[in-house]
Amino acid sequence: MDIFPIGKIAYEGSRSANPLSFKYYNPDEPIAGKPMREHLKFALSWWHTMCGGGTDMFGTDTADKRFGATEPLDIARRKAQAAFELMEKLSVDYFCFHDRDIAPEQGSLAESNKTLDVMTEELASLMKATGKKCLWGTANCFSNPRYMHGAGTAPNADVFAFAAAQIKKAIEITVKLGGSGYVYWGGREGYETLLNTDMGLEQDNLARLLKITSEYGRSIGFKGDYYIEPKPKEPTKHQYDFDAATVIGFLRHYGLDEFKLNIEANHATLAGHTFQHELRTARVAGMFGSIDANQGDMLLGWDTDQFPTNVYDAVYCMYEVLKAGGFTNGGLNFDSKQRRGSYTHEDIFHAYIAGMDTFAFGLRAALRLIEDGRIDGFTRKRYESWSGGIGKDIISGKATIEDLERHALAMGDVTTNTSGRQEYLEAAVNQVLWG
Ligand code: XLS
Ligand code: CA
Ligand code: CA
Repeated sequence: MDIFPIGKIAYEGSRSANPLSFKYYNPDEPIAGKPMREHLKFALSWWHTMCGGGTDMFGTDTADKRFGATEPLDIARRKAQAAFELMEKLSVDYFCFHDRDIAPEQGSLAESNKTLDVMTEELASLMKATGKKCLWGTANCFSNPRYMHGAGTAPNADVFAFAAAQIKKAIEITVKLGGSGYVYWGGREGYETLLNTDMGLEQDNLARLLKITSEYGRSIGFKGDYYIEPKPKEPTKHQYDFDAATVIGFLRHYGLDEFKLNIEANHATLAGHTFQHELRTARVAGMFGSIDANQGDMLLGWDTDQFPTNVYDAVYCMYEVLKAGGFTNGGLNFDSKQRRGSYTHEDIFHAYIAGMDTFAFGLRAALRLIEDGRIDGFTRKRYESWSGGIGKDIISGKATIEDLERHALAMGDVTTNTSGRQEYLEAAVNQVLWG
């Protein structure tokens, strides 16, 4: 019997008045060479959708996510059934999970691992029955009090060892579930005050944790991508994986060359960047991997993880994805939750429909933007001085400092600057979107 008394959500087009329909997301519609669902690769986030009850600092859960069960393992099983029903009804092809989302933590690591094995079997059979896939797995190394000072960056080596063991198991089950990615988000890998912190040792240890666990993954046949997910703050004041540029520097410094980035929109804005800036930074470094789709609130300084409805952000995001050649192992994971007041099961459907339609619109509009050619053409032309003359000589390494001086002296001054035409370009984007 169905858990949700709502049928499969159909595509009805942008004029439909039915709130429980897709207006822009038509999963099997071919667009630019493949079905929309393959461009977008939507994923359900287990922690928010199956576990999040709307708790905040001032109040307990408003939403009941026990799905009619009472015992912890039965609740976990019901969550799994509910998750696959949701994916089926919403045409979401993937899911992402933390170890502790799919199976409750037990009194010891050995018991927790046993429960995880039970739930992994359960998920594997539901996957087989439905054809749904795992986009990525991860370990929750931040909720339990043992991680109060961090996991890989803890001052206590026992905590490091525990985290390594927990991640080892999380990678094993990700492999069992055929996950195409494994995410490291440095939950509490940061610090509150330098008065008690050995920053150098903590950063070295974080790299050690990444190395030892990722190499283990390869040794058991993990073929997917490893991702670091940057976030500047919250829960700790300073996080070592602040933003894309910081993480790229960290990975290069420690020779962790095979890692890519999982960019989250809300983390980008917390770092004082746009979502597109973070995506572009990852892309130009050749480290673009996957996306956590959500949005923050510009008036709040924390990680609100709202379902994404900002059309411009979605358009620029999909523009970056298309320019990166599309997703390979990555996808669009809705690391998003309904507002505390949107507490009913029906709200889950409205929230996913809103997010999926926003990105489907974004994909369609980004393709139009590329086809229109004004943005790309303008940018290309803006840099044309680099394809000939002194620009070409600088790039090829032929120009010496004396050549540059000779060139400058001969010019007297620069007379070749042209307008950046920002307002014209912004208007052109509007015309493509709404014209
Ligand atoms: C928290 C992070 C987290 C990661 C996975 O802010 O977004 O949910 O995506 O651990
Ligand atoms: Ca995230
Ligand atoms: Ca977040």
